[in-house]
Amino acid sequence: MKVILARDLQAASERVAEANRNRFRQHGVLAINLMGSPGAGKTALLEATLPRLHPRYGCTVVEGDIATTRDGERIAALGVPVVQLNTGGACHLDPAMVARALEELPGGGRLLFVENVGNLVCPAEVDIGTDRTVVVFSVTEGPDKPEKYPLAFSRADAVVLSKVDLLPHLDLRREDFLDVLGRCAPAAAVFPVSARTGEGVDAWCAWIEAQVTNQYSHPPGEG
Ligand SMILES: Nc1nc2c(ncn2[C@@H]2O[C@H](COP(=O)(O)OP(=O)(O)OP(=O)(O)O)[C@@H](O)[C@H]2O)c(=O)[nH]1
Ligand SMILES: [Mg+2]
Repeated sequence: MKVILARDLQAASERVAEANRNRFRQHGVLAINLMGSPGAGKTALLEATLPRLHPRYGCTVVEGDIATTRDGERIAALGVPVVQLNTGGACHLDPAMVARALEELPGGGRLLFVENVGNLVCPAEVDIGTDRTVVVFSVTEGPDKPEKYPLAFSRADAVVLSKVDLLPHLDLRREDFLDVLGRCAPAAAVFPVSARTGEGVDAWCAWIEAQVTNQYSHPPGEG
């Protein structure tokens, strides 16, 4: 009887993630994994970000959803190359799905955004080979969430505190969020952003540009 161990499958997944990472290195691409709860504002953030960065860097997008091409259509409407992945039920992307999507995207771009399936738990557990992890966390979710869902926040390179235009309508202060993020995402850069008003989008885009510079200002292999 053939026995297949989960740890061997896990090792295989890690090898594919590493291959994705090597591919990004070879092509001079910085890849960002965007994760967050359903409806946190991931696609809206991309809609605010891509018009600024696509002309300068050449962006591509992988959209991950359980079903529908709605988010892919929103990105395509911006004129940015996009592949829509439908997991059919799986609550996160895996590195093989991302590798398959990369085959469909044109080369030459410097920035790849992967919008993971809306979920604050499972995507944080799976390395898909991206260079940076960003959590989009909306003020309507409440400031207790980083403590209740710690993994995503503890591993984030940046947290976008989204929908800050809604704060005046909530019984919550911006400081309530910043305090908890300071504890739960101590290594993360935090960007209060409103995709609706444009507040904070400059600082967020400047951080992305700094990541590209940082990644590729070193000789290959040392970056
Ligand atoms: N007021 C306000 N609403 C926003 C903002 N960003 C997103 N929204 C709204 O929040 C809802 C969800 O936004 P999406 O961008 O689709 O969220 P998402 O995280 O991509 O959702 P999934 O891909 O389904 O997980 C939409 O109705 C947006 O219009 C914002 O900055 N301010
Ligand atoms: Mg979306």
